[in-house]
Amino acid sequence: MKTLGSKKTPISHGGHCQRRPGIGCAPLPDSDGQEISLQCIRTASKDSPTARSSEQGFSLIELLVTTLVMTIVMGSLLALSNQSQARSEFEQDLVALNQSGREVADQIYRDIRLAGFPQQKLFAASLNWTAATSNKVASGFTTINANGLTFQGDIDNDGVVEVVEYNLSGTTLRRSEVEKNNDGTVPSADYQIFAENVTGLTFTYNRLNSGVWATAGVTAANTARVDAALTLQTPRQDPQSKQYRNTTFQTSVVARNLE
Ligand SMILES: [Ca+2]
Repeated sequence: MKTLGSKKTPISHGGHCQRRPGIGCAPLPDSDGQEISLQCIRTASKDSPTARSSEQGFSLIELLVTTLVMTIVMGSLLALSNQSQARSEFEQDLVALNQSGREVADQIYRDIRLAGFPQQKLFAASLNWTAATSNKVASGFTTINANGLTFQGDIDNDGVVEVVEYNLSGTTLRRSEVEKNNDGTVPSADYQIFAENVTGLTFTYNRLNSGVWATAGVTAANTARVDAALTLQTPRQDPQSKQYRNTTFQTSVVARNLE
């Protein structure tokens, strides 16, 4: 057999190869009767089933199926990621709700604890200071409602009495704290948002009746104990139950100067 390196003229493909069953083609002699092997080998390689498969690549069906599978997988991963994020956000809402509820209940407790402080009797009668004429004297509760109240008290213990008001506006709990004027008059309220997503707020007022707490016959002037129940709702729904979560915070406080 003549090798390719020993033949100087280019090998012509046309008509030199002959197919054989199961082989592809067989080497044929060239014009001077010598066999040429290379072109036949290349031709056989192109015609083999393995080579044909690799050259054809993916069919349209295969591409569609692959795309569909990838879409399903990516969609599932995205859904899982979204669920995880929603759960995380809801858990943060719960933490914020609990923190806010405790802070509001604690503030209500601290405020009301000092309602009516200081009383007129703590000052010399010669000063003639009263709650109506001085900002040194507190008058206690001035308005009491089921979901709001107003009272006077030196809540920061600086010698000047503040007027404190809790007021529910829609689902927003507002709180106002303003100092009384020198002449004892009360300035306009200055409301600040104290809690949002309030779905329930109830103040229950009590008076001391022969040493026993009673709700009957209660007025602003004789109120000495307040029971507060505040319900807060999460801003978002629980991603699992699709329900908002409500939590109630309660406090019961006796005004130490009024009992
Ligand atoms: Ca004060």
